[in-house]
Amino acid sequence: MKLAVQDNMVPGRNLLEKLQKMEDYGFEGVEVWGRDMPRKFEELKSALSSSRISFSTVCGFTGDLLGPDKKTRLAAINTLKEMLSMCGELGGVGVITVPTFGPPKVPDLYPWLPDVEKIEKRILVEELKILGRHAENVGANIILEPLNRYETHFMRRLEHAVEICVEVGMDHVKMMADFFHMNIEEANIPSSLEAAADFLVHVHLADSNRVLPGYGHMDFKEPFEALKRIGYKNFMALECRIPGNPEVELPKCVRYLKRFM
Ligand code: LER
Ligand code: MN
Repeated sequence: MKLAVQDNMVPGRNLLEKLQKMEDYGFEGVEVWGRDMPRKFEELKSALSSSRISFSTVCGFTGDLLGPDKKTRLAAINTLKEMLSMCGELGGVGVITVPTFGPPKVPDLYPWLPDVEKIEKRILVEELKILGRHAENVGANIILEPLNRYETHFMRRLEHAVEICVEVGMDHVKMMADFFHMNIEEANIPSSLEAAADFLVHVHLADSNRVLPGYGHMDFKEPFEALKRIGYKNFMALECRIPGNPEVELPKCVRYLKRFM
């Protein structure tokens, strides 16, 4: 397992400076928000070429795959394809996607199918088949991210993402685990991680209060033991608030996490 961090958490006047700081603090990878990718792509490519930091992942906010109409859903598919191409070119693991935020937007077709989540799941599986082919062509994964009940009604536990990955059955359709959301939704975090082993390609790290690991009541020891048991080798990216000076707090957090790695 390797540590990564989102670029906007790290100080620096440009991406090259940020990557240099990441390396100094002990990180090995960088994650960038999807909405920043088009603007940052060229600078990122050039900065990565002269750095030991690798590109990890593109994070979320890439449209609504379960939006109310074809136009919205096609826009999300096309944005994700663009992100996958950029990610592939940078040698990254993949593009994280939250299928939808908030309540359902597709209509409930009761009484034909009373459960709107069944309709959403069917739509998503078909979309992921399209995205999975593109992902394979560009050599990056499409990565499903389960959130928590306060952010979405759909896919809130790792087992839900596993079900979708199994149903799609494509090599480049994978999933991730975010410690903040798992802390709210999972009954047993180590067991959930182990059960998702076949599809797990990324992790987001935060403490229980979404502050840097070490500032809440999250247990990192047992989940990290589970990750070791399943042979998890990919990135774990920090996605959280920094309480104070990043120059001090980020290297301190790396030292804290390395104790469990
Ligand atoms: C949102 O809470 C989150 O965890 C992000 O990673 C969304 O992609
Ligand atoms: Mn996350």
